[in-house]
Amino acid sequence: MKELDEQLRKRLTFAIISHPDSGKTTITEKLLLFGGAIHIAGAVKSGKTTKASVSDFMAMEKERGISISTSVMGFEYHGRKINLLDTPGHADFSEDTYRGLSAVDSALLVIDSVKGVEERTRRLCEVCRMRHTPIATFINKLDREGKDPMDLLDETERELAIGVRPVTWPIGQGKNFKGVYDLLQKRLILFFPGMVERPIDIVTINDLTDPLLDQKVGISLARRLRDDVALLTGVYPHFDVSEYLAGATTPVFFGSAINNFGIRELLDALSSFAPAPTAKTAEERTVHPEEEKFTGFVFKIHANLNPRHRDRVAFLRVCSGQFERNKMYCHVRSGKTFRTASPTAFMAQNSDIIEEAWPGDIIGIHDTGTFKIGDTVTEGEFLNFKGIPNFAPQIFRYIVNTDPLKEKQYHKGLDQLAEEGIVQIFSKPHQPNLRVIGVVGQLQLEVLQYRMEYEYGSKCDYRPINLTIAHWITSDDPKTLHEFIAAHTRRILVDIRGTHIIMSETAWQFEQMKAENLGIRFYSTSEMVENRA
Ligand SMILES: Nc1nc2c(ncn2[C@@H]2O[C@H](COP(=O)(O)OP(=O)(O)OP(=O)(O)O)[C@@H](O)[C@H]2O)c(=O)[nH]1
Ligand SMILES: [Mg+2]
Repeated sequence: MKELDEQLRKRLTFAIISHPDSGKTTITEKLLLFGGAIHIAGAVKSGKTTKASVSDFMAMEKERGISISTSVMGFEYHGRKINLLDTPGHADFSEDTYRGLSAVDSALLVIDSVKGVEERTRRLCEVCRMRHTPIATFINKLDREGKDPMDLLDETERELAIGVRPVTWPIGQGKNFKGVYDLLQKRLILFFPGMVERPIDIVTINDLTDPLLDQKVGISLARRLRDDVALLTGVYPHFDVSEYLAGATTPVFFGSAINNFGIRELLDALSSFAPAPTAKTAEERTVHPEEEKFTGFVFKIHANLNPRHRDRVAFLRVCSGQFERNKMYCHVRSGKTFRTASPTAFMAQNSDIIEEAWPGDIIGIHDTGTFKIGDTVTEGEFLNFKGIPNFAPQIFRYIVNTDPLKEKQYHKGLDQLAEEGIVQIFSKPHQPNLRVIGVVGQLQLEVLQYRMEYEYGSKCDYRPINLTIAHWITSDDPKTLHEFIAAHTRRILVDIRGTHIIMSETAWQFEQMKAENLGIRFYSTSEMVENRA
């Protein structure tokens, strides 16, 4: 199918990832500006008077100025259809970030030039490496006095265990930040502080000895640039696209997102060499994007995406073939067919109905409860895409409804938000009204409370539970399992799929129990998922 090939080559689907606060949402805003998708980029971390950013649209994100949930946005630039995922940096929302990473073909890693490589950056880079996801790097906040750029390159290479290939190079920083030198195209891109609409001042300098350089940036910074470039060329081999696509090296760009500086060069570069949709692995086989039959998977569910409509949307990544509105597709887990009358494209919370979608695209399907995270959709083939991770929760709390008049809202909210995956929810056998919440990080508990109130009008609170370590249990012999459960009722929980979980107070207690019950198999969630992988 010729059209499929053409559409495929145009697609570019990537996620922006990093430690919290390094500027992902700010970059997203500026990228959207270039894509003509929005006219005024919202001020991130804005007070109540200014417009909030497009991708941080949830009320709590606006109030706190952090991203809690991955936003999806699409726009066109230089003939490419770009699908962009702005992920949250905070570790407590890492499940959401990892799900986002499973739906893209490359990543843009952001590093704060003042702070250097931080803990979350390291972890996220590892996840990309495991999946061979190509990474481009943007070193941000050059308008501030940060670390030495040579040291930043060293640190990135060492800490992230990836070869670095500088593509642009900063001239001065902080108050003396004059711009960047484009090492590939040999041009000088000059910075004018405080100007949102940057006047285009790009000077081509084929030979760094050109006195024009001294004129533009001053004698001492010009000398420094000449020295730096000589050193860089000696130390770092030329940027090679195939190495980047293999995930072995990362091209590095410098700039200042808030000043919209260095972003256009980044976008130009990404649209010229970032990968088109790549093959995705299912348990049964590898699926190539150019296959004619449609396949895709759900990597995210969001209830109440638009508070006015109270809708629940499943985010589906198209992996192969053409998706068409109103066509019958197979929901593999249930074996049922369904049709979508109003699939949407995304512009953060705004969405337009689309007629078709192609590999790399992310579409929204309005859902009344059919979809779960990780579900595969096909034209009939039995397939299960892999790679949606699941984490064993580390914090457990009893949850209680503090407003008895809102019992119905409480249960509805809890069920829907648990399906969305913002927390995991468990019940105790024989005590169906007692619910236990499991999370990876404390902030998830706050998000649940906030969204319960804001989206469902329900007030809830938490009570401590003296159990911390959870293991999913199975056995080849149903009787052994039954007896084990009966003997440990006080410490048994049941998840939404009906699988039993045993809780332990200490690692020692768990080891003891494991040794005494050889007929039982114990899993942490992530292990189970990895076993499937
Ligand atoms: N000085 C300076 N500040 C910046 C720059 N880019 C972003 N910021 C600021 O850094 C802060 C964090 O920016 P965000 O874009 O929200 O960061 P984020 O990476 O999306 O954060 P999370 O989503 O919470 O992980 C905000 O106060 C921005 O205004 C920059 O180039 N220079
Ligand atoms: Mg953000």
